[in-house]
Amino acid sequence: MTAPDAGAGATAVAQVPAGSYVPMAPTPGKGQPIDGALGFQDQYSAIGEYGLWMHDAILMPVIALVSLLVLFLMIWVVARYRRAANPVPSKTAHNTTVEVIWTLLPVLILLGIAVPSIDLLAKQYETAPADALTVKVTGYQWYWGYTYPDYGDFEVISNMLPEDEAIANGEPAQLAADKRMVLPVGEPIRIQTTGADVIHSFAVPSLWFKLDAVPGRLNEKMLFIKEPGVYYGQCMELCGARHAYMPIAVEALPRDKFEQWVLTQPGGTLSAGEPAGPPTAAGIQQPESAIPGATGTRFPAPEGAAGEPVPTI
Ligand SMILES: [Cu+2]
Repeated sequence: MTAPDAGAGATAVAQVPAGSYVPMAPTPGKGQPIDGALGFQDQYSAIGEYGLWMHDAILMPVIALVSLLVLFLMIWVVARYRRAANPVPSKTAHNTTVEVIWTLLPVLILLGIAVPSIDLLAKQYETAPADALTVKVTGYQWYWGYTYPDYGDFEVISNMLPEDEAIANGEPAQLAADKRMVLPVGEPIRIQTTGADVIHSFAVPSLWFKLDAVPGRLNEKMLFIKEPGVYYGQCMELCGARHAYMPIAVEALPRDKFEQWVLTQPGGTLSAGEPAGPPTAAGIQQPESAIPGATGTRFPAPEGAAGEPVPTI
């Protein structure tokens, strides 16, 4: 009776070998800022490519042409109509043709910008399909929690990796995390954000993704990652003393590798139909967190910040 029944414990879960996850090495220059670079990071989502096109092909040329036109007109007026060159100034007060042109031209330019702009805006509000994977992101002072309600409701607590460890790993300093947010590629993902204490903002520039994490609210936005890789981001809402030290590291993997990673997580399961239990309410967060895995003391608080009350909104 004491021997475990090997047959009863075997489920479909056992088909995928558990514990086979090895963190992916980041590709230099992909999903992270580049020293001395100008402009946006390369984009790895369709909406990001669209947004980047809007910036590079529409906005920048229009801004450059309008600026050059105005500069040319100013230089021309200063040179041509200075007192020495134009001793008897014209007393013209109205010119219907010129007035029609300088009214219509800006209207047409604005309409030309508005059409792709509104389309881009609308596409960024598209919601994920009902069966999409859901990942809930919770911003804490000062680290992130990633909950996977579809796969056992486990939460990954993600802290910044100390600089020397990040560099030793070949990762960008102050962007690397001890635990990554692992996601599948090539499928829509429903990202939900909330804040446990103050407002944070979950943002990954190379995925064209930014969504505020507000206490008491659940924000939602669709994410679609086109190819595997490691994509870095940061909290983008000033959230307190260590706001700069809560980086985001997203690791995008093919579906089968993502599922293998799920099985390496405590509480992670692929079996469907298992009630995940009531949704976990985001707890009131203290500065030195009691959440397992949180390393509140790894990065000492700045001078004078220790013992200060948690800012509330
Ligand atoms: Cu924050």
